[in-house]
This record gives sequence, structure tokens and C-alpha cells, in this order.
Amino acid sequence: MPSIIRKAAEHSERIAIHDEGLSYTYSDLLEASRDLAYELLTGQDDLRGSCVAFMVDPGFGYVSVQWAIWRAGGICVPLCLTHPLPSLTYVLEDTRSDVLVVSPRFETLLADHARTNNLRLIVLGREHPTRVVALPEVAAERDAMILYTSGTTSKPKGVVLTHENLEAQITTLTDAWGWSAMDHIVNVLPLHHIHGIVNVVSCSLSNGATLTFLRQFSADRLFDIFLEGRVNVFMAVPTIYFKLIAHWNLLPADRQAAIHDALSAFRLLVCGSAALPVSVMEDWRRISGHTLLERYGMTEIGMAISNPLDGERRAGAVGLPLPGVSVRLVDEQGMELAPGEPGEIQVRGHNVFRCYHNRPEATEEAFAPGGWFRTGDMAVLEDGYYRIMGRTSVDIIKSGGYKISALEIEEVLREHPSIEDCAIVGLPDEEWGELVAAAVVSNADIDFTALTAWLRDRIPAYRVPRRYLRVDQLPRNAMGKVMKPEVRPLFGA
Ligand code: MLC
Ligand code: AMP
Repeated sequence: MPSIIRKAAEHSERIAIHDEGLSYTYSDLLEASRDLAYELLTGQDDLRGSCVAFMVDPGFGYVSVQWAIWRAGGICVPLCLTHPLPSLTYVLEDTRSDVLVVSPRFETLLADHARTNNLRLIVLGREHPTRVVALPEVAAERDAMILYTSGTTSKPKGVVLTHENLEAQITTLTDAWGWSAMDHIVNVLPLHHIHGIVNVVSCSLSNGATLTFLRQFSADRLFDIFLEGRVNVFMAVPTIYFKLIAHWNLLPADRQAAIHDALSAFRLLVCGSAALPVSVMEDWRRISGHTLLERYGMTEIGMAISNPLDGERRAGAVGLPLPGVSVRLVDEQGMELAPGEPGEIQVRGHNVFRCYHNRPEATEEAFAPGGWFRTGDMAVLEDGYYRIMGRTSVDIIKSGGYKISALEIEEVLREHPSIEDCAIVGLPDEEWGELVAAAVVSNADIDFTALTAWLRDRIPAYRVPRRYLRVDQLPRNAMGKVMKPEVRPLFGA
């Protein structure tokens, strides 16, 4: 049994979750996930690693489904709640999920696809009483979850994480960040990515802590929750801190002071998933009295490098390798580098994923000899702390904490009848980290509002370009490849 579920029994009467005004104990979670596991199994003894996709609102229902899949021996495939249908069906087809669990509000969106593809559709709240069976023993080496992440291939890849991987990721953060049953965290992050799933939900629930869900990010509602004085831990991406600061600046002085007092009493505030601008770190210190703890991670590895809980938290740096995680920097030939020399971050440890789902070549390419995972991120070790310098590929963009493949957007954009050619780049932006921008070659009149709507039906909204530039031609190298760094300055022209 995954240790998160085994440990829940030790805290059975403690409050695990606050969701939409209701409170649920660890016992409630165990009971709901067990009943759902029976329903998933429908008389079988073990799902034997078949994929169960779910599109469920963050809250008690989400965790019950996640735990039920694990308890039944299945693999969790959490879907993004805001993705358009083509992005959802891509994941359903790529994972060949047999079962789909949805919150009632997503039933209409997915019912046709489920029917046509013979997927069993379970609508939460409409489960049926099913046969009680003995739940299977699920070994730690078995696959637990597939998360989709964009990379240097145009389509997102499924990252397969085992129970052992998840346990290693949770354990290292528990030790490094001092998680305990006295903690209370609020989640505002989407629950199809590692940051929300592991760092917030699984770490809190593995430690008998309390987790409050805010279903959708709202600075005002989040400040209301902080002001209740129960939450003492918070984790988010830099864009969220930017938005909180912008909102706080507009508040009357008495509310500002009350928020400052509430935040000062927090135990821990963490930031990651993208570079934390030093200005955001400083503004947040003024508002909260805390120096944000910045850390570095990735879907494939969980968290790898972190500033310390106690000790210097250095602005612009991500700190030191986490316990149990090995980190090295290498040059283009794969030679390990000395401190002060910039190179690619490579990571090894039980935290590192097993493979890309059904992509043996991509998996092989992702690892250097010795089992080191090539992150594609560049860093330098300075005075004992790692500082992230950027990525080895210009085709990977991070916006609002989401990883975006330029190639995926280009491929879709080229299908538009008015677009002859295009290049997607990320433009530096204080709020979003990077803004998706498109240089397009076209001889036709383009209605950019209509083009945006056309793209939104095909790719997730956060991947849709925010800036367009019409160009007569794109700069190319001798191999005929578009020179992206040459495209970027065009936007400033
Ligand atoms: C949305 N908008 C954007 C945008 N996304 N504009 C520019 N760039 C983007 N990327 C615009 C919308 O069009 C809309 O504009 C307005 O912002 C509000 O949209 P929204 O969708 O309601 O945004 P909001 O809910 O405020 O979302 C912002 C956010 C969200 C920061 C809360 O992006 C988010 O949850 N990000 C976290 C992603 C995450 O968890 N990443 C971790 C990956 S794991 P208009 O004009 O229409 O109003 C990982 C590993 C690790 O990275 O290390 O953790
Ligand atoms: P994802 O694939 O969505 O998990 O995103 C992982 C990527 O986010 C990493 O490869 C980094 O490029 C980036 N990232 C995560 N944390 C940080 C950080 N603290 N500073 C800079 N980049 C970060």
C-alpha cells in the first residue's frame, strides 16, 4: 500500500481537508477512497497498472479518486481542468486509459468521447454500491502516475512516476522543509502538475497536516484565507506571488496591515517552477516579513535543489541538492564541471522518473551514462549555491509556471490557412516569466482575435500567443532552421 495511505490511518481523526466549507478527516478519506477503489475494481482483484484518467475539481473528491486508483492498483492520469477537448483526448488516447472519472460539470464535455471509445465513465457522486473485495498489495516499484509535460518534441510526453519515486520526492521535502502534522497549507495550484500534486497535496497529507483547497486562484479569496489565521504554509509559482503583491498594493492600509500580521505568523513560504525575480522576493518580504524559500524542480524529478529551511536563502539562487538527490553540472561533452563553470544540470536518485510513456527513444536520450537525467537546464555553482541560468533549448518556454513547447504551437499555427510560416519565442515578462510570442509570415489579412479563438479550440489557453509580429521572412541558418534568438529582438523593434 502506498505509504501516504498507510500513514493516514495514524491520523484518522485529524482534519485532512477543508473544501468548499466542509471538513473531512483522514478516516473520511480512507473510507471514500476504499469505496471508490471497490467501484474501480468491480470484482477484479487488481487493476494491474491500467490507467485511470480523472478530471476532478481540486478538493476532497480529487484526493479520494487519486487514493482509490492507487489502492486498486491503477495508474493515476490527472487531466487539466481547463484544457480544450483535443488536448484531453490526446492524453486519454496516449495513455489508453480504460476508465475516466469526472466531476459532474465535466460529464458533458467528455461523455461522447467516452462512449465512442468504450471508456468506462464514472461521474463522482453517482457511484454505485459495488462488491467488497480485498484491496491488492501494491509494490513500490509499480507505476503510480503519468503526468504530461512539454519538451523539445512537439507533443507533450507522459512522465511515468512509480510509487517509489513519489515516496522519495515526498520524503526529501518532509525532511528538508520540516513538514509536520501541525502544518496547514492552502492549495491554489492546478492538480495535473508535480508542484501542486506532490509538494502541496501529497506532502501535507503524508504528514497528517491539514490542506485547504481554494478551487481557483483569487488573490482576494486567498488573503481572506490567510486572515483566518489557520494556514501556516504556502507554496506557489512566481506569477502568483506577483499577482498577490499587485493586489496587496491596491488594498486599504488596515487590510494590508492585517495581512502582514497574518503572514508574519507563517512557518514557511516557498516559491518555484520558474525563476523568482529578485524584485518579487523583495516586495514579498516587505508584505509578509518572510524571505521566500526558492527551490528548483521538474516533472521528471520532483524537487532537486532547494534553499535551506534554516540558513541563508539567497536571492537569485536555488540553493543546494535536497537530501537523497544527486546533482552535477556537465559540459556539452558530458564532462563534470568545477564550481564556477556553467553547465547542464543532471540529476540522479530515487526521485527520478522511470520512463516517458511509450517513448523508449525519448527515454534513452533523456539519460546520460550512469543513469543521470539530463534536465536541459543550465546552472552554475557559486559560493556553494546553484544559480539557474536558463535552458539549453530556446524551444521551451515557461509562462505562469507552465512549461510550453514552442514546436507544439508552431505545428498547430502552421495548420491555419492564413499562416505560411511562423516562429514561437518566449519574451521576458515580469508577471508571467515569459510571454508566448509569434512571428508569422503571411500574405493574407489576419484577424488576430479570430486567430486567437481558433487556437484556443486547439491548444490550452496559456499556450496561445499573447504577441504577434508579421514578418516577410524568418531568419534561417545554413541548415534552413529558424534562428530563434534572431527572432526575439524583432519584437522590440
Ligand atoms: C493566463 N493569462 C495569461 C497567461 N495565462 N496571459 C499571459 N500569459 C499566460 N501564461 C491571462 C488570461 O488570458 C486572462 O486574460 C487572465 O490572464 C486570467 O486568466 P486565468 O487563466 O484565469 O489566469 P489565472 O487563473 O489568474 O492563472 C494564473 C496562474 C496560473 C498563475 C494562477 O497560470 C497557474 O495556476 N499557474 C501555475 C502552473 C503550475 O502549477 N506550474 C507548475 C508545473 S510543475 P483575460 O484578458 O482573458 O482576462 C513544475 C515543476 C516545479 O514546474 O519545479 O514545480
Ligand atoms: P515542468 O516540466 O513543468 O516540471 O517544469 C520544470 C522546469 O521549470 C525546469 O526544467 C526549469 O526550467 C523550471 N524551473 C523550476 N523551478 C525553477 C526555478 N526555481 N528557477 C528557474 N527555473 C525553474
